[in-house]
Amino acid sequence: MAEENKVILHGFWSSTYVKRVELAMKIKGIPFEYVEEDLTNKSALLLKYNPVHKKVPVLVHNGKPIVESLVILEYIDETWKNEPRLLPEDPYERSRVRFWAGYIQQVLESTVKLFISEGKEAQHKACQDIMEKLNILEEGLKNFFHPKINGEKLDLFDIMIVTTFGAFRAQE
Ligand SMILES: N[C@@H](CCC(=O)N[C@@H](CS)C(=O)NCC(=O)O)C(=O)O
Repeated sequence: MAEENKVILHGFWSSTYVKRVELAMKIKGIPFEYVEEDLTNKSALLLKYNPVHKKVPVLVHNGKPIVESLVILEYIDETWKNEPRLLPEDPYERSRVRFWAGYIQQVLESTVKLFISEGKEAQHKACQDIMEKLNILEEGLKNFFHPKINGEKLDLFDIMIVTTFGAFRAQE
């Protein structure tokens, strides 16, 4: 691979956030090297690349780190402009995708809270929070989501849905 297009993804095998980036790279057909991180013993490189959050995913493009999965997805689409585009051209449509992608991120964060909550009361509260958010999401998407017709291309919104909710069955 030419040096000017060296792409490395620092990840963790079960991370939904990392899966988003992996999927986007595959959909776009971008070759990349994958580095599995040990999150109980973070590498010096991970700490150097993401000193603020110290989390994966980190995408390193020609030595420059990009962090936060949603930021990375937008970076990918803006850097590799080949089809399929992950975000719509139209600014209003883009804003809607960004809004709902951010909301899905919040649902996921609520799920993480449920996993780490202790005691029946806290768990019940966390479950209620998730259910409320899922209902809002479902309602909101009625006006937004258009089912794909035969092989229509995948976009950022699909990536968010698939990687966030694909594992819900197993998590249950
Ligand atoms: N907001 C971040 C969340 C990333 C995240 O939470 N990554 C987890 C793995 S699933 C992590 O690196 N955890 C390590 C830690 O919290 O120390 C994103 O969207 O990329």
